[in-house]
Amino acid sequence: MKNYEDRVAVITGVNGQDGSYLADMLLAKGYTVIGLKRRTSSISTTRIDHLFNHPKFKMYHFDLTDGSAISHIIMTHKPDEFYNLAAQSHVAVSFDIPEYTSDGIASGTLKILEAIRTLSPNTRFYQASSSEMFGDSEDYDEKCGYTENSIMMPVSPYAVAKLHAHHMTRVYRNAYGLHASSGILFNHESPRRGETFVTRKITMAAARIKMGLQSELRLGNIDALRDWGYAEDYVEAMWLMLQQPEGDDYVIATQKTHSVREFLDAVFEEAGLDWNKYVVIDPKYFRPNEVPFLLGDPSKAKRVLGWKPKVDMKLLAKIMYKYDAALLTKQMQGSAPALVE
Ligand code: NAP
Ligand code: G4F
Repeated sequence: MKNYEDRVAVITGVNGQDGSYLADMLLAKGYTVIGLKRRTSSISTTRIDHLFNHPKFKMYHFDLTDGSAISHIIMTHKPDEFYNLAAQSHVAVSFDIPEYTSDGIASGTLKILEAIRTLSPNTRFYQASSSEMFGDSEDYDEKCGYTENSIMMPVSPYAVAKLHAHHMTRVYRNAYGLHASSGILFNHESPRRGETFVTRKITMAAARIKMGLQSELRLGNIDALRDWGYAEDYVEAMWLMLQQPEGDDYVIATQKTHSVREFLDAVFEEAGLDWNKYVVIDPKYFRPNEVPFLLGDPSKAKRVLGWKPKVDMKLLAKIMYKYDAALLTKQMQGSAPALVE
């Protein structure tokens, strides 16, 4: 294996939550990072603005639906590691735009795998698989949760597309001997989390309510249970997977599950407020199908990768609330910091 300083890594979706943390981590190790982002009419680089002057960071435009752009990148850079993190990643939105979600996640991942197979077969590949793939499967142990071998019963277009990409990654590993791994990551959050996911929506709203800028918070199903971890911990697991002798599948989770209600409790307690006074249940946020419960068993990742989660839900809620409260204070003073802590 090459020294880290000589390695080149490609990250799709580099401007997303996980892409930005992974880029920070790989650059700190000495890698050259090729970050890929799709073109948007408004600037969407807040999470990576701090990287643009880094001598080993380069950014190019691409799109998961554009096979020739993907092939060109792989042919030109022949990267040592390729992390496929790009996706239309919002589950509820996937019911509105199922074809686009599927084209990007399912067909897009296949385009990348084919390009690696034909143009750069020594490239190690990471696929961002998701706990959402378990859907409403009952194939789990109540204490330990879902494993890599649990039956998957996806209930959203997003999850079906992710399952296609997940199986395709395994097929390319077994059929062609590619070093291809899937991380089955359970929900992971941070101050860089997108503002429409429930945790960030709650921490931002609590900060605004505390400062008198908002009077209600409209949410959907607050009884849903999720296994929430911290994004910075989880990108380390992605990297560890690509350092193993062979590709494989790994569950990455905290093995603790909490309801959205409990997350509300933790955040509003931090803010010194009672969420019951502000939360309004709005059917607009109910989904046509819902994943009621997620709990992951990361035993294999602990055993093989030596990985374990460091941040629990309460600490996560505290970190995110404190960040959003500080950000809002700075914004009100007219000096908002960049979205990196
Ligand atoms: P995120 O913040 O939503 O980032 C997704 C990235 O993909 C963004 O850079 C987005 O660009 C880009 N993207 C979307 N559609 C694209 C397209 N057609 N072509 C190219 N790029 C496109 O998601 P994340 O939380 O970092 O998650 C990273 C990956 O892990 C995703 O694949 C997600 O599905 C998966 N995952 C996430 C979690 C979680 O809890 N965070 C758990 C399991 C799996 P824009 O900024 O322009 O939208
Ligand atoms: O924060 P969420 O939108 O995350 P969800 O649907 O679990 O998906 C996230 O985690 C997946 C891993 O399991 C990733 F693959 C996926 O890309 C994404 O990162 O919703 C969490 C729960 C759901 O049960 C939802 O119905 O919160 C519930 N919820 C209640 N009110 C809400 C809201 N979710 C959102 N986004 N907005 C609400 O107002």
